[in-house]
Amino acid sequence: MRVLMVALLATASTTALLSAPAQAKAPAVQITKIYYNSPGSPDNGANGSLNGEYIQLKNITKKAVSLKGWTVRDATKAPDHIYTFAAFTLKPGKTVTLRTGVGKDTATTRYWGRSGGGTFAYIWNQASDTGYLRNASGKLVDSCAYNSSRDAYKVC
Ligand SMILES: [Ca+2]
Ligand SMILES: [Ca+2]
Repeated sequence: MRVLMVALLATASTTALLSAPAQAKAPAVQITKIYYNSPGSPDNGANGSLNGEYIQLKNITKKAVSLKGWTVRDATKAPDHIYTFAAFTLKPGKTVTLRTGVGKDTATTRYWGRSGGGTFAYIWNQASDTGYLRNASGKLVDSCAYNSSRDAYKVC
């Protein structure tokens, strides 16, 4: 019995050692916040309200990262719920805010460009949803899930 316990413990610690590097390597660009309950009620789908919800991505490294071809999406399996970055560079330590509605892209704010669907134009559900960030190869870089209608936003 004692031999078996030792063997089990050894296996457990080997597994921990092997999986440690993957856990330690934080993604270069992270989802830092999802503001999912736009200010005001009810949420009427107007452009100002759509732009009141957003997701933020931060480059936590000391190197610029090109987000060209990177995608952001929610848990909905709908093609129009995928945002794809055009040519865009996120500078070291900087954050980009991706707002749901229509607007003029800047160095710090991008716009999904959604409109016209009333409440269906929103991306981020009021109570629970998940944001996914993938690189240009389609590899999952980061995700952030929330499950609370008490708060208006989630700090990831
Ligand atoms: Ca609201
Ligand atoms: Ca959603």
